[in-house]
Amino acid sequence: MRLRRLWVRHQGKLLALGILALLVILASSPTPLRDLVKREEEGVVVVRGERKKDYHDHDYLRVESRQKGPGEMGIAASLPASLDKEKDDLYKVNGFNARLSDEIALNRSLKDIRHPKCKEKLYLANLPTAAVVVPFHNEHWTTLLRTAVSAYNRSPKHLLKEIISGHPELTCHSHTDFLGRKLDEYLATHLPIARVVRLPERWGLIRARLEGAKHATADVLIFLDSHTECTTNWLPPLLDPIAQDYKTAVCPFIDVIDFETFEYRAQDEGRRGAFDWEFYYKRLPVLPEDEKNMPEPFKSPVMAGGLFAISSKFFWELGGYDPGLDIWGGEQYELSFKIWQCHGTMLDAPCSRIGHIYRKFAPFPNPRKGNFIARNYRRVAEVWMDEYKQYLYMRQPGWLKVGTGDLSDQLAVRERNKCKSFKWFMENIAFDLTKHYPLVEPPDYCNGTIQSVAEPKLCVDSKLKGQFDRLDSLGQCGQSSQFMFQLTAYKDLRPLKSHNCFDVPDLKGERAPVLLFGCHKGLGNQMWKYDVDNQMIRFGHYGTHCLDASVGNKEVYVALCDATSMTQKWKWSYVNEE
Ligand code: UD2
Ligand code: MN
Repeated sequence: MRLRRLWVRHQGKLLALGILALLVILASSPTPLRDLVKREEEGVVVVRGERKKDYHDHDYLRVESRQKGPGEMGIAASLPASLDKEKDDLYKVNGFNARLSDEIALNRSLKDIRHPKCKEKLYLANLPTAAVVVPFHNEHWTTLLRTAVSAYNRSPKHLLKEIISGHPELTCHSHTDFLGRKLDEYLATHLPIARVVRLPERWGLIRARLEGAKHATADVLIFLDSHTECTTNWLPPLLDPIAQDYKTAVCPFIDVIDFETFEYRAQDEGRRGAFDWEFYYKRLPVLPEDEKNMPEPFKSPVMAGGLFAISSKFFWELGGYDPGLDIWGGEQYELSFKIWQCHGTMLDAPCSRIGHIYRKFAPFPNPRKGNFIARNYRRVAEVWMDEYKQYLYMRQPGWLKVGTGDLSDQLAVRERNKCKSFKWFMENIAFDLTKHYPLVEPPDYCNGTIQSVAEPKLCVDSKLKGQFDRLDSLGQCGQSSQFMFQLTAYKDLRPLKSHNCFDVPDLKGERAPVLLFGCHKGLGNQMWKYDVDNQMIRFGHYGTHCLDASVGNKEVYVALCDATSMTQKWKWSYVNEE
């Protein structure tokens, strides 16, 4: 199958009007069994009594390595300035550079950034069949197709078909009839294992995934977001642990596809999933024994949400997702808690890597359904978290005002499966979570306004600043939230209650910019200290650089510390003297 860049001219029309649909990619006509049996036996070796094989498609890898064009090998690409208008229009509705996506081949090549040992790894010769389920809402045409195409091209289809008796499937949902029809046409021609299942309206990603899962006939369900790219040999590492124990769910490493350049890069080389007590997704370090064992799969308390594999049998024993979870959010916790508490295991598989476009901003309007995220979180907390739910409500008392709706079906799932307590989960699986995210927050070093001592005594101002923005301005001091900051017990500096921290990625130059970046509590670029005696806000491990300002043009930056400089002196409204 040869796949190319498509429909560049028409992509503007592809954005949502309303109707949702779901796409299921089904098996193309089966290859005669005879041929496949022979092929399978050729590659099989017996390792400690187990039949294993190398699933790499070396022919395809060779073809890929010869491809030329923008974005090939996952290298950063860009658009000419003449396309600025089109770029902006598509950015607004997607939250990423969708116009650039249209310039990049659907089957672009990616560099192999897996742990070197992944190249040699063999997996069970008998793997279960897989269905890929991709919910989507207003997804951009080429990013959606690249998800399906990369999953398909980099799967061992012939062997998979031979091992399976069912059909591998791919599922998505779409937004307009127009796209739906075009998608059908496209898939029928280029990707005949794909099928679309349409929903009558926006059901939200959780119920869309559930619906896709109901249509799947394969042994294993693999859920993907609609703007992902599967890399070399991504599938066998997800299936192998499930073949060994059907109560195992497996997550790939999630890499980053840059929202601006489509560069493909690692997020990291592995972390265990977790959450803080406001239900922000967080990451914990890999345990030393797992680190030594890389790239073998290791246990992880919580999945990121979008990308994972689970046997259909176990998924439905757990009641699937709670269908009462609306639109977006919380389902990753629900399923993770259920998997662990109801006698399953969750693993991260380092040899399976899938890229995901983390959007620059969320482009979806809130579908007038009240605070659905709080409702989702409460449903999860009330059913699964026992006495630990109080630590969420302590920080978000407002959630208690949001009704949960009927929970009896979910409580019945817990009862039926004789699931363990949340305390068991916290003590045995997420045992180091409270070390990083304590149940009760330790007090800040400083908080309130950060006022410059230099005339005219302006305050650091975070108005309109969000993730990735430069924190660069001073304003007339006031009591509104834009002037409130905290220097936390984690030694990071952030707008009050924000999850973005003052980050100095590059100290070069006289005036190093301060950016707002997701807080990682890992010190480094986000480490700050208030030097009370000198009234200086010192940056970094050595504290050689300090927060500084040019009062004239109200600019804030970091410069070499100079205890005589008035523009480096700051007053916090509250300093914890202990
Ligand atoms: C993250 C997860 C996502 C999900 C979500 C929390 C990753 C990489 N992504 O999402 O899978 O767990 O957090 O719920 O871990 N969608 C619909 N209908 C809707 C809204 C969204 O089908 O009403 C689709 C959307 O097209 C996408 C997926 O659901 O395929 C996730 O949405 P997102 O990509 O906007 O959110 P993201 O990546 O922050
Ligand atoms: Mn996503």
